[in-house]
This record gives sequence, structure tokens and C-alpha cells, in this order.
Amino acid sequence: MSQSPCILIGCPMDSGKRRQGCLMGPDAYRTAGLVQALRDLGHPVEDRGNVTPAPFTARDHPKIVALEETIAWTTALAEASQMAMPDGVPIFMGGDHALSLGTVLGVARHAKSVDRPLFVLWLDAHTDFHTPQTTDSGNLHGTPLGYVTGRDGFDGFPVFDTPVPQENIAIIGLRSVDAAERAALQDTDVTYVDMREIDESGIAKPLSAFLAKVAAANGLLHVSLDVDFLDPSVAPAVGTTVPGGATVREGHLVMEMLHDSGLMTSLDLVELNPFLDERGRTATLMVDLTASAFGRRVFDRPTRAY
Ligand code: HAR
Ligand code: MN
Ligand code: MN
Ligand code: MN
Repeated sequence: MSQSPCILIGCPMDSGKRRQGCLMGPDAYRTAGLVQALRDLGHPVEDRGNVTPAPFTARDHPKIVALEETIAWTTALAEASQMAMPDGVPIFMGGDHALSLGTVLGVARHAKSVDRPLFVLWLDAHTDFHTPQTTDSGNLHGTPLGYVTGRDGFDGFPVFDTPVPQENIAIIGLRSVDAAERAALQDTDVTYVDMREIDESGIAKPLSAFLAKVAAANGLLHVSLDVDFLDPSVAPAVGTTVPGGATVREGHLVMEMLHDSGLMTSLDLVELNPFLDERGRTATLMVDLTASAFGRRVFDRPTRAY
């Protein structure tokens, strides 16, 4: 069977928070061998290089970090994302999580043009459900799910014309949620799965249920993988470490199930900060997880009657 082409798109965006370093992410993924890992699995791979933001004029804001720059990135990434969708499965190599403001916008425009519903799987310690109005930190990497669900308060950003319906979104891996986000999210139909639920029931159950919904609706599926979904003991290269995250195996299981489902149509790799890494181990783990999502496995799964 011919494998779907992978379109690599570098998104060296660092404006979604104060601490710098995510701009080195795309080159860390290249250095860790992402292209070869995908080719080894039989996928044609095209690296389109790095996106640059549209021109912008930075202003000082009492609260929000790098607003104009983030808007400029959103515009540029939405274009790159929409253009890539007909050509294969885009893999957006971040960059911080604010890049998803743009990538999901582009994917949503594509979904509308092919008349299919869009689903979003958010693998993250955080909900990223703030708006520029509600954020306490002023860091816009905490807002992309607010934007893509069509929450108010994104003045100056491109209008998100076809918001992703709440019931089409699942967030898995949660363990750091602000009070305002919790209150807002509990009023929605977004599926949110915290680490306790994963501890008690395993990560496969909520994921299978969500994937079944995507399949039943013939949906497109955008996956956004935040490094801090993983436990910092195995993935230290991230600015916002939160203990108690997913294990290496939980990460791989999610990716393997995504591959087996055949449903994933675009992927963000976000929040890798190579400046904080230890001998490239986080970048390497993210490449290995991506390989699992594109078909790497130890064996084909045996059917056993235990
Ligand atoms: N909720 C916090 C804030 O708004 C933390 C957001 C941190 N986000 C990420 N990405 N690291 O998930 O600032
Ligand atoms: Mn995030
Ligand atoms: Mn996070
Ligand atoms: Mn495959």
C-alpha cells in the first residue's frame, strides 16, 4: 500500500510566551532525523523549510506578550497549513503552542473546502483554552483552543470563520488547569481527560472513544502534541514542566493507535525547547513518537486468545 506523503513545515515561532528557545525546534527535529525516520517507513517526505511571519509592527501591551508578532505568525501559518493539506499530511515542527492558532485555522479552512468536519486531539498538560481577555500570564500559547472553538476576545486575529465544534475536541493528559479555564471548560462539550482518569482507566479507552467519533463522522483529525503531555523525567526540554505526565509507553500507544486508525490528517509538534534539552533526548523521543504515528511498530499485532 502506498504511504501518505508527509509535508514537513518548520514553524520557529517563539512569541507565545516569555521564555525563548522554541525557535530552535524545527532544526532539532531535523537533526534528530525526522525525515529519515519517516522515509524508512515508506512515506514520501517533503521538507518545505521554515515559515516566516507576515510583516508586523510590535507595540507595547500592559498584559499580552508579543501580540502583533503572534498575529503575524497566525496569518502566515494558516496559509502554509491550508496549502499543504491537499498534498499530504502536514507535520508542523514548532515552535511554541501559539503556532496552533495558525495551523488549525488553515486546516479548518481546508476542511470547509472539502466539506468534511474537523476534529482536534490536544495532547497536553494544559487546556490552552484562554483568550487574550482571560489569560493571567499574557502568554498566547495558552489560548489556541479558545481561538479554534470561536471564543470572543481575539481582536486583531484573522476571524476563525468555521470554529471547531466543542464536541469534536478531546484534550488528553491534563494536570495543570487555571481556575478560569476549568470553569469555562466545564460549561462546554469538549472532552477533557485528566491524568487521574488515565491512571484509573488507561489512555486507550478515551482515545478509542474519540477516534470512533471521528471515523463515524468521516472527519479530518488534527493532532496537537505538546511536549509537556509527557512526563518531564523523559521529556525535559520544555519551559512548562508539570510532573505526573504521560509515560513513554503511553505516548507511543496514543501514536500507534492514531496510525492504526488511519484518521490523522495533520500534526503539530509543539513546545520543544532545545535549549533545555539533555543531549537531544526530548527531540529524539518526539521523533520516535512521530514515527509511531506514521507506522513504526515492533511487530504487527498478533491476535491471541489469552
Ligand atoms: N494556563 C497557563 C497560562 O495561561 C499555562 C499555559 C501553559 N501552556 C503551555 N502550553 N505550556 O500548553 O499561562
Ligand atoms: Mn499546549
Ligand atoms: Mn502544555
Ligand atoms: Mn502509514
